[in-house]
Amino acid sequence: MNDSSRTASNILASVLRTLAAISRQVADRFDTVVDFAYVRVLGVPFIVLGYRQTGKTTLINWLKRDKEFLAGFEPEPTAAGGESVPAFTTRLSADGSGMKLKPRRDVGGEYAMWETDWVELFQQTKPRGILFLIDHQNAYQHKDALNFVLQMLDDEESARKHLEMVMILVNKSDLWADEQSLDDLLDNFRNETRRLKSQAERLGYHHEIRQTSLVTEEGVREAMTAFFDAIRPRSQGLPESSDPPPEVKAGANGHKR
Ligand SMILES: Nc1nc2c(ncn2[C@@H]2O[C@H](COP(=O)(O)OP(=O)(O)O)[C@@H](O)[C@H]2O)c(=O)[nH]1
Ligand SMILES: [Mg+2]
Repeated sequence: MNDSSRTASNILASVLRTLAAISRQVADRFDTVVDFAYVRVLGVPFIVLGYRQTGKTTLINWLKRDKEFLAGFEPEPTAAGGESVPAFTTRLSADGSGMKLKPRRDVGGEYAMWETDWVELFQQTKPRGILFLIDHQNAYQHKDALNFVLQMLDDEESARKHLEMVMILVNKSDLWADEQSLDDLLDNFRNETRRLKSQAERLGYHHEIRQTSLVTEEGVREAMTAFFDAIRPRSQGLPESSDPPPEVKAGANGHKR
């Protein structure tokens, strides 16, 4: 390379560096504006799915009531067609500031609802995140339901385009955690979790599996804060910890932000 071409390539490299820095800044500001729009105005769209009696209605009520969650909350089984849920504001952001959430509907979990209510909710919401609940009973039905959701994600390209995270909550830990570990319980779901992992890599979303109890509230706040931080357009960043909590199965690292 002679001197003049070296100078030219140096100039070009510095122009490219400057352009890259500018576009990073623009992208950063854009994220901030979009984040504000979702978190303060529109509500962050997400959906709650899972087989019947896993705790979907209880979870939505926990989110709505946040701190003043009622002990002894006894939900009626959710009626066919589900129930509309208006957007509401919580303090579940990583920095404790107000965060508006939009789950749209509380749907039922019976087989008959999957093809109708679940798909419709997914298409209408174009969620940034999916919370999928299972518990220690009815393993067969949970597998079916999870496979249904994964197939729906494959099939519904336009509905999944904003999806950032699928979080599986293995709920009711107050009833099973004394007898078995989360890993033992998940042993039953090996094929499904493998499918989830490979789909997440292929479609570019994060996935996590956590254990929760909506009765003792163990694990719930941590899971929800991590979930909503991951699906908002601009993460507020959770406090760094060198030891990930034991319930974090996957996706805690390698977060793209
Ligand atoms: N022991 C226990 N029961 C729970 C928990 N979460 C929900 N439940 C109960 O499970 C039943 C079904 O809950 P619900 O929210 O209606 O489930 P959905 O059908 O998925 O909406 C209710 O009796 C809840 O009180 C939990 O973490 N532990
Ligand atoms: Mg319900």
